Amino acid sequence: MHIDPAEKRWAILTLVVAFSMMGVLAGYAINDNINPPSNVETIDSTRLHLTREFNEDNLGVHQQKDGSIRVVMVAARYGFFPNHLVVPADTPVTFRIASADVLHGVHTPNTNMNTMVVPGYVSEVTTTFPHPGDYSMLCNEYCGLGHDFMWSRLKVVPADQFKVGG
Ligand SMILES: [Cu+2]
Repeated sequence: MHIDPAEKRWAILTLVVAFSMMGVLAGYAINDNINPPSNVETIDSTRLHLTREFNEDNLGVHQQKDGSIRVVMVAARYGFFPNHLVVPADTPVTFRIASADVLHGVHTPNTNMNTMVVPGYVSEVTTTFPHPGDYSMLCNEYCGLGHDFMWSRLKVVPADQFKVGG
C-alpha cells in the first residue's frame, strides 16, 4: 500500500499532538491529585430522610475519633443541606453526599473538590483544604429552573480555630 510521505508526516504529527495532550492531562491529574470518585454505594433516594445517615438531624459536619472530618449532605432542588459548612484546614475532609431527586453536581472552585451527585448513589470525596478562606459549593449539573441559585457556603478555618458547629 502506498502512503504519500506528506500524508504520513501529518498522520505522525497528529498522533504526537494527541499523545502530548494526554500527557499534559495526566501530568495535571497526578500533580494536583485529581482522580475520579470511586465510591460505588447505592441508596434509595426517595427515602433519604428515613435513613440513619441522611436524616435531617445527622446532616452537617462531624469530627471522627481520629480527628478527620466527615460531612454528610443532601443535594436537592434547589440547594445543598446544610447550606453553610465550616471545616478545618489541613485536615482530611470526607464528603458524603446523596441526591434526593435528580442529578446534581458539587464543585468548589479553586480546590479539587468536584463530584457528580447521582440519584441512587452516595458520592464520597475525601480532600484536604490547605488554604483557609471562604469558598462556595456550586451545583454544576443543570437540574432545573432554580439551578443558578443552587449553591452553599464553605468556610475553611485554621485547624486550631476549628470547633464542630462553630
Ligand atoms: Cu443544578
